[in-house]
Amino acid sequence: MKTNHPMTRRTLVATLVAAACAGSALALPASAAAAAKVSPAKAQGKPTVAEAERFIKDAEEKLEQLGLDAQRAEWVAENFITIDTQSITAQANEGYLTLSGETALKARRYKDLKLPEASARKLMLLQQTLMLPDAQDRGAYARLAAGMTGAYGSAKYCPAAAAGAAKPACMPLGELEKVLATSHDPNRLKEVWLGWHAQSPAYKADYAKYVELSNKGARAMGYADTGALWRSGYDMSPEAFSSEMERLWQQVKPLYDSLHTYTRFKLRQAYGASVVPASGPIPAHLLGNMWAQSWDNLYPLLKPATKDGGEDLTALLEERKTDAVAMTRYAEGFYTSLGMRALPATFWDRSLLVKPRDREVVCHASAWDLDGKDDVRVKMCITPTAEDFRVIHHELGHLYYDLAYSGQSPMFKNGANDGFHEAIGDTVALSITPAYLKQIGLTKTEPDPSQDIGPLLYTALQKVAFLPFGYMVDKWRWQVYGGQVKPADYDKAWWALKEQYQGVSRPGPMPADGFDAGAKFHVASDTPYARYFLAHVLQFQFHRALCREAGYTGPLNRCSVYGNKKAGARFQQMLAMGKSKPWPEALKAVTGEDRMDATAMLDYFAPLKAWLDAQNAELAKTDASVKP
Ligand code: X8Z
Ligand code: ZN
Repeated sequence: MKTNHPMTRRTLVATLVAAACAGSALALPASAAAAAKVSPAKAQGKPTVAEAERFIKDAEEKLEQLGLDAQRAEWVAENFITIDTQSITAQANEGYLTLSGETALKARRYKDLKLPEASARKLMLLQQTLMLPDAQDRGAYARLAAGMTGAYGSAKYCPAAAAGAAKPACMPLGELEKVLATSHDPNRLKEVWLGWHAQSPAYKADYAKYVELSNKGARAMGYADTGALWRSGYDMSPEAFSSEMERLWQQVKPLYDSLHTYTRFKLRQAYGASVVPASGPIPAHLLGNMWAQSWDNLYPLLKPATKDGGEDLTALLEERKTDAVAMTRYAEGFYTSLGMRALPATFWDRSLLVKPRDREVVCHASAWDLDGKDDVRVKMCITPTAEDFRVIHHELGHLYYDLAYSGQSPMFKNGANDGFHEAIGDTVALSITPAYLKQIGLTKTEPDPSQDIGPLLYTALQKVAFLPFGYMVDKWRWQVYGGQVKPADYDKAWWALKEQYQGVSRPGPMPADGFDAGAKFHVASDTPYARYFLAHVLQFQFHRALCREAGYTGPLNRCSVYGNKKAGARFQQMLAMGKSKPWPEALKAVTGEDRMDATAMLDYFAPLKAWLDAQNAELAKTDASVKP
C-alpha cells in the first residue's frame, strides 16, 4: 500500500494520489488564500511558461525530499509504536502538509497558461491536496492520524477470566484472525469477532475530529469534501468515477450473488438453520475473516465433494518450515523470471518480515520506498500460509512498480492510478497455478484440468467475495466525508452498506458507542479503499493480456506467465510509465484496452459460475435436509 512517492503516502497525502480532469480549475476561496498567509506567488506581473516550469521543478523536488523524510519517520513509527515515534511522525507529516498546501496555492498562479502536457499534468497533480491554513489544525490533523494508526497497531482483545481461573493472555489481531480462520465453533468465532470490534470505539471521537479537519483542508482547495478529493484522482470527474465503480460492480454482481447463495447453503449445512438463515445476510463472524472480506478460509467447508481441490499450500509451507525469507525469495523469483532485477541487498537488511517478540509494530503488510531510487522495503509479519504467500507477491508488486518508475520525475513516481498499484502483485499471484507450484518444486502433483472447480472456487472465495467489501468501505467514507452520515450513525450506515452489498450481518446488536468501520486498518489509518476494488478488476484484465502476450490460449485459471520474458517486458513497459500519462494510456500499453472491464474476471470464473448455479438449484431442493 505504501509506495515511495509522498503522493501515495496514506495519511496526509493519501488524498493526493491522482489526477482530476485536466483544466478543471479548482475554485479556491479567497478567504483560504488570505488565511494561509501565502501570496499566490511571489513573482509579480504576468506569469510566463518558463517561470511556471521553474516553479514546478522546484516544487516537486522539495516535496519529494520532504515526503521521503516524512516517510522515514512513519517507517520508524510503525516499526516501533511509542508515544515518541508518533510525535516525530506527526511533526514530519505536518511539515509536509504545510509545504504541499502552500505549493498548491501558489500553483494557481499558472492555471491559465498553455503549458507543455507533462507540466500541465504536474500542475494539476500539485493541486490535488488538502490545504489547512491554520498551523494548529495541521498539527492536530497529523497527530490524530499518527495516533489512530498506532492505536490500531497496538490494539488487543483481553478476554475476561473464567470464574476462579487465571486471566487469559490478551490477543493481538493476528491471533484473533487465526481463530476466525480455523475455528468452527460459532460461539468462539462470535467472541473473537466482538472482542476485536470492541477496540475501535476508543478512537471514534478522534476519527470524527479528523474527518472534520480533513474536510476543512479539502474545501480550502475547492473540493466539496475529502471524499470528492479522493474521487478526483482518476483522470475523470468525481461523478464519473462514482459511475465507473457502480458500472463495474453491476458487471460482477451476478457472479457474487451465485457465490453468496452457495456459501450460505453450505454454512447452513455446517452450522445449522438456527445459526444461518435460509435467506438474507450471513452472520459476519462465520466467513473466516474479521471483515468478511475474503472467504477462502471456508474452503474446507465449501469444497466440492467429488472433486480434488489440489494440494493444500498452507500445509505444505508449514510442513517444510518455510520461513519468511524463503517465502519472500519465492516471490522475488517470480519477478526475476519475468526479466526484472533482483531485489537490492538493502531490501533484505532493512525489511521487517517477521513479527518481533518484544515490541509493538503495525503488522498490516505494507511496501515502502525510502529514497525514490532503490531503498525499497516490506513491513509484514509473515507466517507460512497460502494467504501470506499471496500477500508477499502483492507487496513485491508495489516495490517492482516503485523500482520501474524511479527514473520518472518526482510527480510521476506513482501508479497510473492507485488501483494499478494494488493490482501489480495480484496479477503476478494469479500465475501461482498448480503447474507453477510443481515447476518450482513446492508441490509434487498437478491436478487434472477436469478437477478445476475446486481451485476456481478457492480463488473466487478470495477475489469474488472481496468485491462488495472493496466497494462499500469507501461508499461509507464518501457518506461520512460528505456529511450525510454523522458520528452517531457511523455503525448504522456501515451495516446498512454491509448488508446491502456484501449480504452479511452483525453477529450481535450494535453498541451505542460503536465504531465497527474503525476496526478495519484502512479506516483507522485513513487509507483510501476503492483502489482494491479496482485492483480486483484490473488484475484479471492484466492477467488475460499477459497470457495473450505469452501466446497462451487455454483457460485463464491454468495460465502462468512464470519465466515468460515477453509478457514481462510488456508489463515492465507499463510499470515504467508510472503516473506520467492518464491511466487509460497505461492500461492500453498492456491490454490494448482503455476501459476498466470485468469481463476478464467473468471469463476466468465462467466454469465456476455455471457450477455454482447448478449447485444452488440442487441445494434449494434439498435445503430441508440441513440440520435443524
Ligand atoms: O491492505 C492490503 C495489502 C497492503 S496494500 C496487504 N490489502 C487490502 C486489505 O488487506 O484489506 C490487500 C487486499 C485488500
Ligand atoms: Zn497493496
